[in-house]
Amino acid sequence: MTRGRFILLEGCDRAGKSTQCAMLIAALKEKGHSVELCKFPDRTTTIGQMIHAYLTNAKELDDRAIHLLFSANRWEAMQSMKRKLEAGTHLIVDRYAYSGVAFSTAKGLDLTWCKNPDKGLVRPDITFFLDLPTAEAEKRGGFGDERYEKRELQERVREVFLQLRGKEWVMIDARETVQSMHHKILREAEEKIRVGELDGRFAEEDDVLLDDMFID
Ligand code: DGP
Repeated sequence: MTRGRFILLEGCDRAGKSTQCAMLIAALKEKGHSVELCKFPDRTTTIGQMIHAYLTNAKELDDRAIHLLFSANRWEAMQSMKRKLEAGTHLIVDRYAYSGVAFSTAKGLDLTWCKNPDKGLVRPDITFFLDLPTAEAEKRGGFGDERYEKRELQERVREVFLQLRGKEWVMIDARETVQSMHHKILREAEEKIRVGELDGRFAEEDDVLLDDMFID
């Protein structure tokens, strides 16, 4: 049995990540794959509840303290995510460490400092970046009341995201229709899964989970 693939969807607020995650999961399940959603921040844990209080402006926290909480929220999920991947379940992940670095760096923290706490997290096999110009994001019903839903910050977040672009990234234009984005994401995700399943075609290390997020 081959391990599951870690399929990440990243992007700015309002780009349609959650919709695309749901559609991808439904399509892969229909094709008989074992697949699960992981969403960050996971607001159900104790740490996640502190993050929720911060995002909804119910609680003030130092920028570095909240950065570390977002990172801890990913670390607390790591053992369970690894177990699932090793058991052959594909994980569709809605935001991850790239969001962590992009938001905090956009607020003015140092990029290298921001990467450090997430170093050593499991690395995604493929990252879809749903790219949406901030002006377009604003048109989508306007930003709501959560802390980061402000135009200038979102613009800086997008710039940092683009700076972080890794080898495993696939750019998706989030101005396209929901269906058109879905077809592209599904095609690439299936290809990633298929490649993982082909016996002997790939080097052994392709089947080892890499704990090297942000390690050069
Ligand atoms: P969501 O639940 O996907 O709508 O995300 C909530 C908000 O939190 C959104 O504005 C993006 C931001 N966010 C997500 N992950 C992180 C992170 O790791 N660090 C920081 N600072 N912000 C994040």
